[in-house]
Amino acid sequence: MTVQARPVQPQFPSGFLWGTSTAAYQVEGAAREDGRSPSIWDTFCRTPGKVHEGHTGDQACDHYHRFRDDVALMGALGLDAYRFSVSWSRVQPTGSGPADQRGLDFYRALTDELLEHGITPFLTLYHWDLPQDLESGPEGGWPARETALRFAEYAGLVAEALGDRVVNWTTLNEPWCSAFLGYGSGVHAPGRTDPVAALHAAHHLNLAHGLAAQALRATLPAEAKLMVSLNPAAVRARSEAQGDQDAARRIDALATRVFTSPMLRGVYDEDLIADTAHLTDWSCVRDSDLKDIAQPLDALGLNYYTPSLVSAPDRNGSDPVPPSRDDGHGASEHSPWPGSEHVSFHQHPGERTEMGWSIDPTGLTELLLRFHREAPGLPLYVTENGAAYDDVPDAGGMVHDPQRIAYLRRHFTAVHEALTQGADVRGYFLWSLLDNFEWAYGYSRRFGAVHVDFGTQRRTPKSSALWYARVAASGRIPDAA
Ligand code: PNW
Repeated sequence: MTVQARPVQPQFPSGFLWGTSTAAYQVEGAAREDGRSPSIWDTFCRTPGKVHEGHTGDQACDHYHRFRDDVALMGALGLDAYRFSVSWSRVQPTGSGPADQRGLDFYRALTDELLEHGITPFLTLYHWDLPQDLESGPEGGWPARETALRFAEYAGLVAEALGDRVVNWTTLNEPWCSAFLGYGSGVHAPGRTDPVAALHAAHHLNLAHGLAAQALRATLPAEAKLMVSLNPAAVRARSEAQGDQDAARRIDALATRVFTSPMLRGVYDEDLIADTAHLTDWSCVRDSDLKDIAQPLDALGLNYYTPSLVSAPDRNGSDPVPPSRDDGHGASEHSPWPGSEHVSFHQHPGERTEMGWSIDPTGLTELLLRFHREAPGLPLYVTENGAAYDDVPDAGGMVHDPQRIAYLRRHFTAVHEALTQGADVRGYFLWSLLDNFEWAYGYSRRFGAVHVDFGTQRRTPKSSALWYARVAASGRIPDAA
């Protein structure tokens, strides 16, 4: 008889931060209170056919009024950090001019509450809710240069108000979604479908990031940490064939390098310029822009859910898994890939979450190691990762979500693997603390570790939340659920 040694559970470094993540429009509600003006998402939700069953963020999780309870819940779970975003529409309702004190007071109260519970605030300045006034008009929104300048001013206002209590600052969340889902495929606000506008939006988001980073440095104490959260694609080509490899290269350029090359190295890649040359000559990029964009950062945030499997356009229909109009980014007649609309997206075989996103944690390890290689010395955070499942309370009021625990366990193991291979990963933020407004899917997709009954606003920690609390307490991945 042989006695098998129990495998040693991966141990995360001491000081590794375990947190959760939310975004203003997805959780706050109180859409018309204390001077908040409409953002592009308020408008989009009221545009027929854009958001599942016409859902809006008007009430959402009512976090604006319940934040003290929500912070207490995080404290009870023993979480180290909380990543939230500031609503530009609360702080500077028209997108220019002086700040509204009431908006700033809310975020001051929220951060104070976090600090009192020993929870480190990670503040994101922009998680997609552009003030509507900045979008309105023919030249508006992110395709316009002016929006980047406005953003830097807004960043300065928030830094002045919260710089004494927030150390960790993120400029943008997933500029890919803002540019290409907002202005390309139109499945996100403001719902425009213009490939040229989408490319110009990407540049002005890069510029906004760089100018805001400068405004933050000018205002914040020296110990402040600046970062950006990207959603790079873990792209896999369907085969070694040249056409499939080229498809992967194109998607990598448009999903990831369009942001990382200017932000980290101060360049736009030649293949990206060539792939899009029939759409734009990139004359929106002025001489000093790349220098302005490539600001020194203190960390990089990576949001990861699922990889992408791509190929050259399928002509013979021989693919066992046919490409679909929905490439995993929402169904639209318009592509979010300007100049590379012909690339086919395929379903990975195997298990998927309620979003239809395949589960493959190897993409997370791969991307962490890639950033580690491409941005040597820059600390990394997983600023979002998680899964949507159809969680329903049982007769006793408990919510059991073993599938989410399985998803998280595999992704924590993937993060640990990247650490083992040398990546400097400092923390992990689960998306999300609460079930919330899942953009175009409204309230029909639940990502929370905590269940929310949107009728009563009752919060119920799911079994995954209790399991996550054990991870946070021990820095280890528990054996059993
Ligand atoms: C991210 N895509 O959104 C956001 O940062 C969160 O606000 C959101 O709730 C979460 O992930 C879950 O969806 C994404 O189509 C939305 O590739 C769409 C895509 C990626 C991320």
